[in-house]
Amino acid sequence: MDSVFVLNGPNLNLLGLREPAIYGSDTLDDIAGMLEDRARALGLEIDMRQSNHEGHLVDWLHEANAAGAKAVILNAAGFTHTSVALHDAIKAISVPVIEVHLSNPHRRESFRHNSFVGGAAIGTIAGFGAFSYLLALDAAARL
Ligand code: CA2
Repeated sequence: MDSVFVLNGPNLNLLGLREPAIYGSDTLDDIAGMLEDRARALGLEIDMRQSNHEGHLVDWLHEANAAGAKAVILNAAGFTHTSVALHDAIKAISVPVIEVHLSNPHRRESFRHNSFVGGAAIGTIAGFGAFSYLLALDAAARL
């Protein structure tokens, strides 16, 4: 069965517990559950992970590549706007990476307007809350 890695960056472990007005009230576990249900219908397997450490995300991108994953869905959170290392890792692998955000960074502070991930990703889905992840999974299934 084709697998899709769903990688989540710093502070997303707090999802649903803080700042619900910006990020919604679903927890990361809730989103994982929704993705599992959708993945089953699409005939995909998901591997969902979260880390507050940039190097873990780099290592997991390499792992997704080595495992021959069909796609990676990546919410790099704050590292989106800072990480040349994530940009380089996405460029270095052959697995397509779909950038995802709960909020729409372009409607927020100007420091969120640049994405090092977006310049290397196949596409970006942002602004639809937890539904951004489901849209990304549907996009992954069609790659
Ligand atoms: O909208 C998104 O998905 C973001 O990737 C979320 C990041 C932010 O830095 C990006 O600009 C856009 C922040 C994730 C922090 O998550 C929290 C969750 C609950 C409470 C506080 C932070």
